[in-house]
Amino acid sequence: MASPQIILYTNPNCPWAQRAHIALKELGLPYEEVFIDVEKPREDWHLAINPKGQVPTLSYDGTIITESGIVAQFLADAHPVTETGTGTVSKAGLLLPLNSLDGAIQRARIAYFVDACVSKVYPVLVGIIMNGESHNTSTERLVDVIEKDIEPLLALTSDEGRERFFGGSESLTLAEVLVGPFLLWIFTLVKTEYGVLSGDLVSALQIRAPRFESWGARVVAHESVRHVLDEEWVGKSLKGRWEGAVAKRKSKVEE
Ligand SMILES: N[C@@H](CCC(=O)N[C@@H](CS)C(=O)NCC(=O)O)C(=O)O
Repeated sequence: MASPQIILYTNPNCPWAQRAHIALKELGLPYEEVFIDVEKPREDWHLAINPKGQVPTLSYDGTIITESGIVAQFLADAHPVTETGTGTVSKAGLLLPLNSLDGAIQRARIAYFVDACVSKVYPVLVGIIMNGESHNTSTERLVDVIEKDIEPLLALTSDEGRERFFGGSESLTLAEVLVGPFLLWIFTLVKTEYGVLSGDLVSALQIRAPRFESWGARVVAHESVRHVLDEEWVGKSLKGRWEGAVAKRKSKVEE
């Protein structure tokens, strides 16, 4: 297959857009990047390809695909793992072969996992930042939700001492592509220079959600995920929002 012409309309600091960047890097697909300033009104040409005016928007040989989860799934579907006659994987891919029952089960598990992360953990994380929650409260809330809703789903990420990705995969799956940007938030915000989340979060996770902690650390260290992180931008901008909310809470209490 000739290399497709791929254009990604993006803002690299947007976690949803980062999903597309991670998928493209992991699949080894070259692409052109068009920067969209989401703080400014969208231009007509952008609204014509994506009426929501959002990033990411993907143009794949001229076909427009929007919504980050759909963009990443599309890229994985369009570039599946292919096996050689000897059963070895011949090129990068994010899913098991499309037509196998194992592949279908793996995709269902990934979809369930990503939904749990986005519907249970993400709102807690955003709430902590937007409401300026204290370290004690935020550690408790995050560890509670991760221990209850995510940890049980990561049973196969470590296998006889071998460290794996979702479902026991040796390489990144769509689960890591779709959740990676939010893991980068967590593992950046615990750093002392940002301090939005308590440094104790990591040790609490090691005790109550050890699979999540070691899997998350492995994911954020992976080149395909890590390359999207402008740590200073993410750390400083989320810290600024959190500190603003902390100050607002304090002034309300003092009133
Ligand atoms: N559900 C969308 C969310 C994308 C999104 O919210 N992108 C933000 C930037 S992080 C955006 O484009 N905001 C501009 C706007 O909504 O006008 C997806 O997953 O692609």
